[in-house]
Amino acid sequence: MDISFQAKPISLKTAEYTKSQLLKSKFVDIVCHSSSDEDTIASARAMKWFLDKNNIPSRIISDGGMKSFLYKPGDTLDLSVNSLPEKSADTVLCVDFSEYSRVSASLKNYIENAKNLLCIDHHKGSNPILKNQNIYVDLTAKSCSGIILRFFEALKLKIPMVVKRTLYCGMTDDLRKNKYLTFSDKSFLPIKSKEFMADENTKYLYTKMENELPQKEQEKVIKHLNILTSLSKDEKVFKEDLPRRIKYNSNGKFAYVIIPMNDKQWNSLGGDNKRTSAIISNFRVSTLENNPNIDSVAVFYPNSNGYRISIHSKGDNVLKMFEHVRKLYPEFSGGGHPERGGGGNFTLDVQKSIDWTNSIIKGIDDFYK
Ligand SMILES: [Mn+2]
Repeated sequence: MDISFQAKPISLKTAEYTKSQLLKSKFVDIVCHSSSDEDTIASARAMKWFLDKNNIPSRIISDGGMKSFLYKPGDTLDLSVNSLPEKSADTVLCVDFSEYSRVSASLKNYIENAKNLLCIDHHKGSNPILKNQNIYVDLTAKSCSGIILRFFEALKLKIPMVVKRTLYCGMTDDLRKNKYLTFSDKSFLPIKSKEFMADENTKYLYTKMENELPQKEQEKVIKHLNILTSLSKDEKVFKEDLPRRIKYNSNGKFAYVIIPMNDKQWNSLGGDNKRTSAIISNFRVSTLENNPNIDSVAVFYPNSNGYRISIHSKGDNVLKMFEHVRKLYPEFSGGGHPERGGGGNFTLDVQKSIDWTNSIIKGIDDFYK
């Protein structure tokens, strides 16, 4: 069956077909992509609500439950990708991805073994999951949560508040990622971009949630997503300290902060996590905004596997820079987008992390000469 499953209104026929594919299952594994984000988890939670409602047992497989909105210990969310059951359920439903490159090798294997497979997604890639025809990809949708909201709408379902809040969270986070929405530390509600206002489907779905969710419910979501509005005292100290720790390359084009391995302040904030990552990301962006002469800003920091660099570049130089570093230092592994990216190693050795950092700084300095 040729199906078009879009953030645009979905026909009842398409929605009913999808529903029948799900409701013929004995059990559904709802699978989130690796580095599970709010959109994939919100999509999974909303589909779990739908299955529960129809008395189809299901479980969510993700690696991001701990960080996600509304997470509670003991949540049904936490079937971790690291402890997959031996056999997959008869139906596997992939949300927010439709490509094997978005999951680990073991999860790929797991998905492949499903008798019935469905994907709901808004991404395109080179290695799509092709088994069966139940793959719904709408590239015009700005979030998977938005597609799922359209699915419920087609079926004329009454959605409870908790599911609306979840979908609002997934939508907001993905809209923020593709710059349809921006957060600031000044205004509470996210700011809508020109692109947002021009996209009728996105505007319709988002406004619908805004109109149906009381302000208090929206606030809970935004507070969770916009970490900068809810910093603890220690997080504020760390944030305000970062500009004082800046170092520059020889011509001042490249600014960076080094957070050494075993940094006490970093460790007391829990090391590399969603909150510290939001703080150092905000630092990179605001440093670039406030300094016309700086082209790129990086932070070097430890995580549980090794040592990392995260970088933003105003002149879209990240990938060129990384390529240059690799010419001088072939072991360097890093990637991302022209305007922002990252790289890392897998050493917990202090001296090695210092050598690694120095090689990259030398490479980037050389790039700017
Ligand atoms: Mn998404």
